[in-house]
Amino acid sequence: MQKTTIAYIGLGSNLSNPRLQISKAADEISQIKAGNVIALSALYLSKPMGPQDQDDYINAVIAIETTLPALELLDALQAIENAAGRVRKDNRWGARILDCDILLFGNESIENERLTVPHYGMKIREFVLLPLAEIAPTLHLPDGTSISSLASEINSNGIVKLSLLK
Ligand code: ROI
Repeated sequence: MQKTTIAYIGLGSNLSNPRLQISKAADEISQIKAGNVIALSALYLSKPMGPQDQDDYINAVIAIETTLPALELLDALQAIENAAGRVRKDNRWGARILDCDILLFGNESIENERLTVPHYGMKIREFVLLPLAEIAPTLHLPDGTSISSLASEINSNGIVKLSLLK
C-alpha cells in the first residue's frame, strides 16, 4: 500500500473569466493521475487582498487524496497554472489568471525554497478559510488550530458565496 495524503488546494483568479478559470482548474486537478478529488467548495466572490485597483477574485478550495509527495503535487499544480497562461513575474500582489496554492498537506509542516505548508497567509485570508471550513469543518492545522474557529472569527470582508444561479 502506498501512502496517501489529503491535500487542500486554494484556487484563485481575477482575470480572463475567473469562474471559467476555476472550474477548468478543478477539472484539471481531478485528472492528476496520482490523485482523487474528494471535495470541492462553492465558488466565492472576494475583494482583492493587496492593491485595490484590480478586479474582485473568484476563490474556491479543493481537497484531493494523493500518493504524490508534496513537491510533485506542486509541480503538477504549477503545470496547470502555466497552461492557464499564468505569467510568473514580479506581481506578488497583483492580478492573476490562476493561482493553485497548496494550503495543507496532511498534517505536515513543510519549509523549503519552493514550498511553505501550511500556506503562510491562510490563517488571515477569509477567501481561504471560508471555503476550507465549508468542505472540512472539523479540520485542524498542524499546530492544533481549528479551521472552523478561524473561519468564524475572521472578518468576512464582503465575501459572497455564489450559488449556481448567481
Ligand atoms: N485576493 C483575493 N481576494 N483572492 C486571492 O486569491 C488573492 N490572491 C492573491 C492576492 C494578490 C494576495 N490577493 C488575493 O495572490
